[in-house]
Amino acid sequence: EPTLLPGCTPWPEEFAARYRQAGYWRGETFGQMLRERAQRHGDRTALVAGTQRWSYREFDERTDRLVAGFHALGIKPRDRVVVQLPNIAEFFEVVFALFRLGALPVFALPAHRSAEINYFCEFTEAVAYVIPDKHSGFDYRTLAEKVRGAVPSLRHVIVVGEAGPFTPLSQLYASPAAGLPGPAPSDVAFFQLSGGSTGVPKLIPRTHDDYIYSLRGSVEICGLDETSVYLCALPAAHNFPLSSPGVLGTLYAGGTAVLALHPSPDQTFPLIERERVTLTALVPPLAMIWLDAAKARRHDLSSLKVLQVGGARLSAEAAQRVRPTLGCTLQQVYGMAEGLVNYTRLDDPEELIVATQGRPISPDDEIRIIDEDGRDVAPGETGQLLTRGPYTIRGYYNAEAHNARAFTSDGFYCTGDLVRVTPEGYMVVEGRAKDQINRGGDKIAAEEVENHLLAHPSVHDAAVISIPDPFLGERTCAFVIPREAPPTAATLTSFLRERGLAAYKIPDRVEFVTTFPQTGVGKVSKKALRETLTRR
Ligand code: J2J
Repeated sequence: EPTLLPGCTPWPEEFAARYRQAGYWRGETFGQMLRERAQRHGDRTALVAGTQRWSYREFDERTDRLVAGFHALGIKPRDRVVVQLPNIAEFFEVVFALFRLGALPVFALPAHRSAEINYFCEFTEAVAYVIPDKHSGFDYRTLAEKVRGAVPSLRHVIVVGEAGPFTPLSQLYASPAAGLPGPAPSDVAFFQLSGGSTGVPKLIPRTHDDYIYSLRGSVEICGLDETSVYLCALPAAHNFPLSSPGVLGTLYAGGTAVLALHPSPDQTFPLIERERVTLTALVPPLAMIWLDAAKARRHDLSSLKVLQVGGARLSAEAAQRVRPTLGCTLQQVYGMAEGLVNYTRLDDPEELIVATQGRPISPDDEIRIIDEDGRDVAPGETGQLLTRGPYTIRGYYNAEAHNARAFTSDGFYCTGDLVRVTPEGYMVVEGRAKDQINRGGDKIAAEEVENHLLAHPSVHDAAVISIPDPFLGERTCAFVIPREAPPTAATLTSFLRERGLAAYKIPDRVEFVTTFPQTGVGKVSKKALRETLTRR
């Protein structure tokens, strides 16, 4: 058995043996998966993005040429490569080339800026960083200049488009190299990012074996086959549109993945009509925008069979509107980049689809719901969800101290979600025990934003909380205790932007106070702060 990447926590031997025996882990890698699909579905369309349409064969060949190019640059198996690309076809040839080589993509989001990217590059000692030239009015090369200056390990910046001082991706296609060994199925394939609740984001190592199992399970539950057309409207790097079943699940099934650069109805509805899209995934605020836009009936959306909604709690009212408005089935998806994914099933009764967040993929997903003292709650009661299973990690990357808190000694991941399980075994997400804000599916760790605020000379103390919002579900509010010279709210938010914090983490509202309410043990009471706001 080859060793796992150092810094990662393996499944105990008896679990790994059981997951193999049960047929979950089949010893397949992403590189082989694409090759096999190219052999089986060569002429079928794998990817559609902008003006590009790649068949499986073309996709596979391009990937091979990029493997050779990355190899020629000196990128080696297990080297980390931060990939920050929007929904363009190159995203997938870059990551499949890295998979095939055994180098490890770190999936950054297009919204990340220098605070996040510097950290990912430094923490993973990345050797390369892959960006577009421009996207959504932002020039990623200026970001790359900053990062390259700050991170000594970074040897290459690879640009899709006009490269400026960096390496253009277009120059890396080379003749396929023979004799490169490729990774082991049990090894880490890439890093996902955790939504997190700590000062810095945590990295989630996912193996070929475990992730491909989650794809296979998702494909079966969502009824995907080679006739399926999946629209990727959310950022492709996110675990939901990547794997639930997402673009990777669609490729697993031999279907067609269509990438949209932006999720707005004016961009996606024409694509749905033209490509006869059958399945797509949205976060709740987007689902509401789509439902409103669909009423105009300017586009033929009749090919759509399933609308998945997840990433944050969908209101029952919005859930009820999906079938009458779009004429398709709603599928609620409650997942996490750490592993566990729950789905309502396509043939479930409407009550379950509208009112629950589904049940796990695998019969071997173990679920515990515990109270504040760590005891299992009575059936149907709400408590924190703990989980363990064949595609849920046993530890974050290089995070020993945090792992001791985020995982139980017997390997359950503590999700920080407050959940209740219905008599049918379906999850209902009732709230959160972690210090995080879920801003319409974008996760914000309060402590991370607080630390950035504390770096301002006029800030004595800071506490970031969620406030209810009818559209996003939650927004952020920063409570700040100023020093003698109090700053303005605008000074603080532009300070955070200058520090390179992603826009979705910038507080929507800033309130100045002189003290924070305390809990019994002398910690800031965020509950009391939230009540202050409702009183104001
Ligand atoms: C309430 N909260 C939800 C839901 C996630 C599929 C779908 C989503 C994610 C994801 C994912 C929720 N209702 N339907 O990775 O593969 C909140 C929970 C959870 C956290 C995980 C996937 N769906 N959540 O959102 O890693 O709090 O993954 O713990 O970004 O989102 O966030 P993330």
